[in-house]
Amino acid sequence: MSKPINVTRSSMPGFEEYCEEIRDLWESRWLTNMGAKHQELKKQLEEYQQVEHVTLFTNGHIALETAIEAMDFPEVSEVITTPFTFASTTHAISRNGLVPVFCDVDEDFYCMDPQKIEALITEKTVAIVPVHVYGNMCDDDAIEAIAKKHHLKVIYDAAHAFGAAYKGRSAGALGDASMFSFHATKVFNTIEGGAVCTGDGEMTRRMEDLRNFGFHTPEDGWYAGGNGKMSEFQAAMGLCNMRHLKGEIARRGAAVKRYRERLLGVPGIKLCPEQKDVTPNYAYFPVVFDGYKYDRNQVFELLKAEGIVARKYFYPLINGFACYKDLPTAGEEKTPVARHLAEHVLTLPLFADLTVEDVDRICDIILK
Ligand code: T4K
Repeated sequence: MSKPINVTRSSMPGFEEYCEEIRDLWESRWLTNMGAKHQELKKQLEEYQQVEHVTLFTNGHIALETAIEAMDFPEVSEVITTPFTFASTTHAISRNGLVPVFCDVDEDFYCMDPQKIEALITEKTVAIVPVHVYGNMCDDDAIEAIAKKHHLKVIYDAAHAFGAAYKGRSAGALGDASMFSFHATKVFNTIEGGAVCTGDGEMTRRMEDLRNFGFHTPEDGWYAGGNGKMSEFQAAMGLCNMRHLKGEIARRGAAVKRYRERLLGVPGIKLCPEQKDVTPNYAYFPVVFDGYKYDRNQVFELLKAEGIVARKYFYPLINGFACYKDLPTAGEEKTPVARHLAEHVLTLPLFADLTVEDVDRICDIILK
């Protein structure tokens, strides 16, 4: 059998480059707790994202959970979000004692459909948590207008959107706050890691305290905080990967171009259109099999038999999860577009090292 291909493969710097980056840690013995690498990465990301404050975390989930916590909403308030995402988005809301209310997604880009938001707003609604799913950017203009009109906060789950921009604004600069995941599987990784971007200095101060056990000063605990600190080894990986980011995104783009050449226009196969006014980051390559000679599960099995692991991101839908399905605000039937999508979508392998020949091999199996 030819070489196995997974849905993604971590981007890594050269071995020597990483060793060089971590060399001084053997002298400083400063391994975590906001050391020099952490400070340098924070500074670089603030510049890259064009935002005032970046707060680094040990992973994206804790980043989002802490961002929501720092907003200090009254318990049992409602937060409008999407069911078509990774479980982390909803868990970050619900672990803060808030109630997720699920809004359906649009048919082209699979992001929260702004036209369906207002019908879900009640007197208990405090925030909207949309997701730039697969790196497709949400309609920020429409979401911001609704949020403004109803005095709601917007906290983007931008886990997939590092490197992408909407109308010239980087993903981190949208909403009241935006969270990135820097997990090993993302366009930019710090092994595990995450960040919250915001222009709000007071919120940043609260997140910094919450990330460090709630200490405001070494002798004063203001909150019952947790531990969400990014280590120096994670930050060092980030510093290395930042040097290669542009090239990595370009190489992903070349793979996407080939996929589109092979699959666009095939009856029964639906690809996302290219987004207007968006700088893409080519994070994922979702394909909808609807009326094709093979259904989604059959394509999954055909590829698997050839050593190619595509993924059913995001199936099952979160509003059908055992822990949410009985909420009055849940139920997959309330979000029919997302439900249909979850049953038909397959995310094909995509990473910087994926060659045009690899893409051809994958497409040959699908099209044979
Ligand atoms: N919000 C959204 C919308 C998210 O998608 C995520 C995470 C979050 C929030 C939370 O962010 P983090 O707390 O994770 O920073 C993966 C990732 O673990 C997860 O980060 C990601 N989303 C989710 C969509 O996918 P799995 O269970 O599918 O990963 P796994 O272990 O099956 O890996 C997938 C493929 O990646 C493997 O087949 C090979 C490759 N891989 C994996 C690892 C762990 C590598 O090449 N290197 C590696 O180190 O969840």
